[in-house]
Amino acid sequence: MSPLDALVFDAYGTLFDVHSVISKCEQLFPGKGTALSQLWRSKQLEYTWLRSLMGRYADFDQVTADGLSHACRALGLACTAQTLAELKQAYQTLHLFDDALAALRALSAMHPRPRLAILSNGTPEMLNAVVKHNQLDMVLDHVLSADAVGIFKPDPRVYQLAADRLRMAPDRIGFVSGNGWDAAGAKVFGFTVFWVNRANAPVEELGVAPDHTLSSLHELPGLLADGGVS
Ligand code: LAC
Repeated sequence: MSPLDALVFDAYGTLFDVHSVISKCEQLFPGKGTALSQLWRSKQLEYTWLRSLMGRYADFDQVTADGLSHACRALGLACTAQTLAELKQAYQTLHLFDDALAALRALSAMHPRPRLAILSNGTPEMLNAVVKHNQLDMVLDHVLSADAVGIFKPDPRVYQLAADRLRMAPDRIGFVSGNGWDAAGAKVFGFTVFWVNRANAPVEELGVAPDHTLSSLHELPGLLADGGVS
């Protein structure tokens, strides 16, 4: 039996592999696919944080496009409007990480079944497209977007959105993220946090630590069922 009433998942970098765009990037810019994908992701995140600090919100669709434009320019790649559109479109068909579907299915089969949700910086349109593409609409109860509060994670107002929509106290909610900075933000907010550290990265030095560190989502259902979470 799970001590938590809900599990809320980050989307990009937790359930969906943002670097599944590498093949498309590589096809368009041979030899530069990995560099482009990495710089694109890093600029996308940086722009969310900078825009939040500046009080100049633009939605994640815009920030994703802006991060891509900058990354192309920084790497000296000639990106036409058509190329940019094609690459951005690839975000709607990102692949699930190998461990994601089995974990969600196992969580769905638990008794009592925890509510299952996504809480992401993505816009509702972006999230609905990638969720549907990967048929996660069958297992998820809610898909929640930071767009509803007009600021990005790790601002506490975004995590509060999940508590509000689920009508649960933060300590009844387990938050699952593959992004160390997001795990830190969720912990500061008051969730029970599961950091999916697939890359065996060092913990972010932000003065808080996740409650649990997993090497893959496969570990999550067992951890909850075995009473390893209190
Ligand atoms: C998300 C990104 C930032 O919120 O990982 O889904």
